Amino acid sequence: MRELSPLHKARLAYKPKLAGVLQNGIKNIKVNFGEKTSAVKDKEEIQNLFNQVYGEPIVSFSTTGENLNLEQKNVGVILSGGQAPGGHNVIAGLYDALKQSNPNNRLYGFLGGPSGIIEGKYVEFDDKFIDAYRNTGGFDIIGSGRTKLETEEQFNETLKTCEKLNINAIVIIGGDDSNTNACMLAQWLKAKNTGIQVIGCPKTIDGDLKNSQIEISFGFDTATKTYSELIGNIQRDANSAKKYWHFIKLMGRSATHVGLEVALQTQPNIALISEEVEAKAQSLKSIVDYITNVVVKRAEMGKNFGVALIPEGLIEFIPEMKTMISNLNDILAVLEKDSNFVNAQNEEKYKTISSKLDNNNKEVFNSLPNLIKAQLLMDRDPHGNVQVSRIETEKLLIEMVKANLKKLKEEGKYNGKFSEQAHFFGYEGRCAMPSNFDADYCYSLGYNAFALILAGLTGYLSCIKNLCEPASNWISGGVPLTMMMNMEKRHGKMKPVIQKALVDLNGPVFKEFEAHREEYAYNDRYVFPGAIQYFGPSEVCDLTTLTLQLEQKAPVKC
Ligand code: FBP
Repeated sequence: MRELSPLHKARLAYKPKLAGVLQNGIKNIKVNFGEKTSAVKDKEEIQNLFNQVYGEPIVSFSTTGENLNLEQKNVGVILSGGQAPGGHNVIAGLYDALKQSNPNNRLYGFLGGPSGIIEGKYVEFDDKFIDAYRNTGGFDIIGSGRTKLETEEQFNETLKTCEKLNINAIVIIGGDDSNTNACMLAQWLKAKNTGIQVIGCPKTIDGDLKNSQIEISFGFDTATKTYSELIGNIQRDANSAKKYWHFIKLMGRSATHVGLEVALQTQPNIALISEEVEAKAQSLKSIVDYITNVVVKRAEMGKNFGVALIPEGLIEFIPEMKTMISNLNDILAVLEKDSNFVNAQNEEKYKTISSKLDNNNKEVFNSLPNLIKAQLLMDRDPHGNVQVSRIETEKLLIEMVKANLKKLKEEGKYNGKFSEQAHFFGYEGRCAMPSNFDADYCYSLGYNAFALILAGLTGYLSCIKNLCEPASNWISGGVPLTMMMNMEKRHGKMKPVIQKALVDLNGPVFKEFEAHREEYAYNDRYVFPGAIQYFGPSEVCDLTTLTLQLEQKAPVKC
């Protein structure tokens, strides 16, 4: 029996590249304070809610050359939310910085996400432990979870755990929701004068935790490369057999950054962009008509095959569905407390809901197949999000396109064949072995998080910039979490949350796609990216995404 694959072994020995000044070592870093910040929106509410940590300046690091003697520190780390390739390297970078700073420093990992710190479940890392996880995918080093850290009771339990382990700082590796919680915890701990700091790290394959300071969240690079490989392979299969239409739903709960990047990498016949659907107020019917038109036109060219990419979050961006889901969420928030409703059969539940929905929403809800209705009723995640990964939009679209084609055939307007294959790519990419980019970026984010701790900061997100350049030119620093916040409705109430970055329809990434999609639709411009390469020429192994290259106006290399 083999314990590790040959590539796994080779990756354990890979030495990730550190960002710019961090290469001089943790004892030689000096913090520089920039301008004070404010919230992205709803400034007054955010300032009132986070009066202890609001408005702090952006910081950057430079080198001192002083080789400082640094005091002993204990740190706790939490992996929060969905897996993303590179999480293990964030912990490895944090561990290495902490041990280089002072060998007596200790790093504790809380088990199973935020609940680990509340329940006091932890491990202490040592060299052997960390070495077994370097440059590997997954979050299995300590596990992850979606518990929302927000109540007084949870904060009190967290404090008890920190006091027991004499913890000076907590690092929370998470997406927008988890970093919102990081900020709430930072505020609470500072208000109580505990001296315990909280630092976040930007994680999510969805790529929607980005802004003027954060260029990209980690994991996006590897996940999109993994999906692009798979989709390239499917395109080759479709182009070889010429008999299937593949409808592929791609992860990305809200924004379509994943779908857009993969579309640029692979050039499929159809790629829907949720943000465009919303901006053009497209109805479900008009989306289905658009797909049907491409299928019919390709059939006229003798091509009864193709590939269509469907963003996971599409359903929530179709205006009529969005309005209905928002109404449904408010209704469910009340009904979930009613045991008669909770224990009723699905058919009964649909009737109750239908009777409570506003008129237009009722019509939209009733028009959906029962399969989709049932999926819309599934539990929201602890942050109040619809679990779109469980809604089979690709199947809904296939059924509706089929119905359209049947009608067109009866009218003598379509003479092709439509055989479909439905796929959902999400979990396949979230734990892939991190690309060199993610391995280096994550290691730097973790190392940098410790530099922020040494600088005495709290309520900050670890930030590494200039990411299209070689790692030696990357710029490291920190951004106050409150700078990214605004108020949004969750579980029927207005809550402070980090604003998600959606696809910018006037930005260079969408424009690049828009300029070529017609060509992709009919002329089979498929690109086959192949597997992620870890060893070999830098222009193959170290390249980051087209999204980052286009956004940073770096010369696009593909
Ligand atoms: P995060 O925002 O926590 O990184 O998770 C994103 C994501 O991967 C989405 O793309 C997907 O909709 C969701 O997680 C699936 O969640 P789960 O792992 O709970 O099924």
